[in-house]
Amino acid sequence: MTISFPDGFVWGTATAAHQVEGGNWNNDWWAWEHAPNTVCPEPSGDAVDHYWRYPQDIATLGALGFGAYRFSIEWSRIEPEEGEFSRAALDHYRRMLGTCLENGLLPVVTFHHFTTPRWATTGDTWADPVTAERFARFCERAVDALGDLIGMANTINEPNVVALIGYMIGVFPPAKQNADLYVRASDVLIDGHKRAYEVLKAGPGDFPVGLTLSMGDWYTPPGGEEALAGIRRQHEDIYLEAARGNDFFGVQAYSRTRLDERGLPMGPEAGVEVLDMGYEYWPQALEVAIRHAADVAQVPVYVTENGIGTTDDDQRIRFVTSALEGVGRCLDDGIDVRGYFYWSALDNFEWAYGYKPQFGLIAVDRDTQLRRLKPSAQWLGGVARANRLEVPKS
Ligand code: GCO
Repeated sequence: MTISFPDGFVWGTATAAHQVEGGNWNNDWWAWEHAPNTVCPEPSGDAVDHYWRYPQDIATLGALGFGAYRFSIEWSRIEPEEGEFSRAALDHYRRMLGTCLENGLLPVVTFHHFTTPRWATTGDTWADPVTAERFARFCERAVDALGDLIGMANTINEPNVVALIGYMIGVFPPAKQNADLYVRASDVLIDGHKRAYEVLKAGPGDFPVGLTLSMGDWYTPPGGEEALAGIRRQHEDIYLEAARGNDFFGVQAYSRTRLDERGLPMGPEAGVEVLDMGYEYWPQALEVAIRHAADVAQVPVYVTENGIGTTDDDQRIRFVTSALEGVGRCLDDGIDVRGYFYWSALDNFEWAYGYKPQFGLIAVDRDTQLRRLKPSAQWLGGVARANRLEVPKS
């Protein structure tokens, strides 16, 4: 079977500053990685030195056949102290944007990908309304310097994960476990998105702006429907509704969440393979997430992240093939899906999991920083170039 994608369908890969740049010591994540008794198995350190090696990495992605590159700009580099902006850091990101354009890649910029400058983490960070104002001011200064080169923009990456894991589960900074703070952080993040959206639209350049969200498939046994609906509403729908009228919505999906009748996590189903991330191998998640996002947000959808952390590169190709079959079914049903970004371009720092999960199309030896293309990189680059996917008979 062959799946053809519409003309202009955007094929890209994604990274985030803190996961690849290295040396981002001035944000809350670095502090968290080094805190006493931290849950983090290892610090981000030099990461994969993408701050300096981006020219080579971006050229590689262009040569593979991709048409876009999604990356984030690091707030703590651009505004290292409150109100103090670094011209050098902004120039750095201008050069990165220029390098994308020179290599035929549409630059897709994320303005917040999980990390917040240390100076902005007094109090409860995102549970404090001042953080939305500070973030909007940062966006205003950044877009002023960069807007003319930006191809597409994401305001805040997965605000639902920032809220849930940072304020309820307590595994991301500021490591709170408090239902009130969780709800408050969700609201402040939505406010931050709305403020950033306005500022980015008003600045130089004319590019689509949207929000990206962690979504997926859901399961509950009979009797759990009501609990699940409440949880899904807080985790997905409030953001999807807040994004109505935006230029696009960014869907990010990896797996499935199983909840019991009371809404408590049930863990993976017996017989379903469990990945290094502790969740199920579940490529079906993407189709479910796209359909739900299109339904509720009612705007065009991009898959801004989908991928798998595995050492088995054949499994990566199988996973992406299945996920893309789901994209194909959405397109057949007339859903406006405009692109697919694989997470991630490079193996990188997977937050509270450290460097063990390997999501990259490109492997990195972190002692030498030498890059090695995995077969999946050539394969997905080929799909991008052809704008077509051959699905092997199973
Ligand atoms: C995310 C995160 C990424 C993760 C990826 C794999 O947006 O969830 O953007 O930072 O690395 O999801 O877990």
